[in-house]
Amino acid sequence: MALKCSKCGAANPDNARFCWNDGEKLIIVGTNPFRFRDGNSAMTLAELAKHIVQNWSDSIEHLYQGDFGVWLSSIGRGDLSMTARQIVAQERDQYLGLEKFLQKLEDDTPSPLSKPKEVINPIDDAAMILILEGEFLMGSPEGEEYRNECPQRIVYLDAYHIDKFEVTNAQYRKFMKATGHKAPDDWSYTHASQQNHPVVGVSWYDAVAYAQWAGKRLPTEAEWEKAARGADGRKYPWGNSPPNMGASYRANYKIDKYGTGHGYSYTTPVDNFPMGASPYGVMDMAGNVWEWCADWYHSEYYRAAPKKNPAGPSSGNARVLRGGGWVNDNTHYLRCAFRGSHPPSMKFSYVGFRCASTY
Ligand SMILES: [Ca+2]
Repeated sequence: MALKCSKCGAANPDNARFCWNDGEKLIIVGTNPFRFRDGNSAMTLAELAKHIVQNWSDSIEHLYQGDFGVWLSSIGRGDLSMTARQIVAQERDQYLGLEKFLQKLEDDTPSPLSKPKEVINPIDDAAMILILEGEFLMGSPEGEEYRNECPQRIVYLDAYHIDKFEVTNAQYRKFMKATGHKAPDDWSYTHASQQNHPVVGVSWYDAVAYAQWAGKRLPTEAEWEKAARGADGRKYPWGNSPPNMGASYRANYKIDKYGTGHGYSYTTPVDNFPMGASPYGVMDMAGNVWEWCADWYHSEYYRAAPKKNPAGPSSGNARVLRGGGWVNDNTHYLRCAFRGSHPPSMKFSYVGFRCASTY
């Protein structure tokens, strides 16, 4: 651990709080949790607290218990002492709770090989998988991925059913026939013949209309993510390994945007990637088409979202899209936690949907 004066730049012994050269307060760099960025400012107490908790040890605890307050006083910010202690305590509780949570995951997470509990929706004949009530790890840890996926947190969801597959052209055709709903963009001359491919060129409103016809609804963003990754916060539906091994793929995505023969260049049948199944046996949660979710999108939503059955902001300009699609050449988008969005009226050749229903 090194200490450096912010004014004169002199290096100082570890135990000093003020520069021996000119009396300035010291910037502490390295692994010490008491880290200044400038002068008197004790920056980001939450970050400081998290660091303490994640590097928990007797010595760190000693600092927390006693020296923390003294240290804050020494920089003229004794007023922050109680606030800081509260933040540290909250962070510690959350961290210890997370550890406990992770320890019991083996019992709670179904094996990919176990037979999922399926039902068939009588209107659109879709196989639907039951996701039991319970907690799961949603989002990504701070600093690891995109900010809009943070903070990672434990979320509880009531039980629900979710379509095993993306809604297909055949199912959408049945919906159009029953309701007179207008056809998706490019329907007549692209993939109307590809019955078992996901429907594309549908707006969020089209997706909602379909779901209502079938007696279902769109999944919430949280429901979508739990169905995709199970309880343990894995990166992809199948785990943390990449979507392909050599020429063997677990998802439809475009790894080569220049079309030199690798990856896929359009939609694939919805049952094309059995090895890409989620822990619950839900298919194509990574790739093939992006999927509309029920929620309004907001980049900061996770920071204020309820821990139980979050359903998105009350208003917004765009709806959530999840899962990545055939159009993407970056596997970032295939991650279960990645959050996309589009205005709800827009239609794209890489966007489709699947439905859910309350259990
Ligand atoms: Ca998909």
